[in-house]
Amino acid sequence: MTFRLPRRRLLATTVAGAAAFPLVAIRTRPANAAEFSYKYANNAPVTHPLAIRTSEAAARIKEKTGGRVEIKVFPNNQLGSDTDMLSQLRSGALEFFTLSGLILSTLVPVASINGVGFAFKDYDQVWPTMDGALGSLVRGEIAKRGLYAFAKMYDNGYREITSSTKPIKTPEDLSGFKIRVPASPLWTSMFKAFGASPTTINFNEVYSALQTHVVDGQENPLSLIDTAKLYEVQKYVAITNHMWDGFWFLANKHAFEAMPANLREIVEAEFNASAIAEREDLAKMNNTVAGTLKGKGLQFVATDPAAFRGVLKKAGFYEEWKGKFGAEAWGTLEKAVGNLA
Ligand code: X2X
Repeated sequence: MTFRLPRRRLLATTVAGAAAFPLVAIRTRPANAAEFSYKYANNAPVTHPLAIRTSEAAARIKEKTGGRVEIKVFPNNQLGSDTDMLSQLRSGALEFFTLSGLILSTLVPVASINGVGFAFKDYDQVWPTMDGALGSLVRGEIAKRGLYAFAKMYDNGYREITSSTKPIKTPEDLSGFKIRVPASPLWTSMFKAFGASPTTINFNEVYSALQTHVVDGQENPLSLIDTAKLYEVQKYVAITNHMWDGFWFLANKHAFEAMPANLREIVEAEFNASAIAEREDLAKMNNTVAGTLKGKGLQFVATDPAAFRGVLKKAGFYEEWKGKFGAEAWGTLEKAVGNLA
């Protein structure tokens, strides 16, 4: 960010104090430069609706603020892994970032609650819940950690399990299966409950981890399996819909609050509007992506999700996470989706 008076003042004082050096010029902004020059980063391939719609929002923001706010977009892990980008966001090196609630849970534990296995029946349950009481509860916790979450989440999707070695047809097929999971205690716990052997790997390294057989499988929505070209290094996809995952649009609170209210309003409104558009893009894409992936040679495997859910139940997964999330958060989730444990 260019908006850092204290540091500039410190520099000026030090230099002026050290010697009568005539270069103590105050750095001024060229007439056409933005007042707030910020960065937004994500982990999505450039062809994924998340990358496309957030870029559009940044362009609208520049226009609607008359050039006062310029947000440079860095898609596709250009600034590093999710874990790296979260650190950058917290330190202020990065001002905006979209992150899966499950990964955010390494900082804000309750943020992984939407990932509880088989919690949401369908999108008619997802959006009212995440735009409603449960989303508010999570946003409240995010705010306690120096971050600010915009009102509308972006969709990632229902997740399916891909593999290179064998089809995953039943929960028993997961026994000892070497699967990549994102960096999140909930993911590791869930795949351990399935009897698999999960390894934490950030998304920027997933393609090569699959290619070199560090792991034999991974799980992601079909939209990402397509846009990240994971079908090139995987043979099968099991349609499990084992969890719904979405991205919080996060701001570094300090950087966001450095903007006057009228600019903050434009920024949030535009990223929220793009979130709605992105949800619709994915809904449309979900009608065609299976066909696309089949055409590319990925073999689809139908499963009985109830059997997978039964294994989680028997392993004590729901009881464990009910305890971890606590009565208030768990109750809010169950109010929306029905009894889970
Ligand atoms: O890391 C993943 O698998 C991804 C891209 O789906 C998330 O952001 C959680």
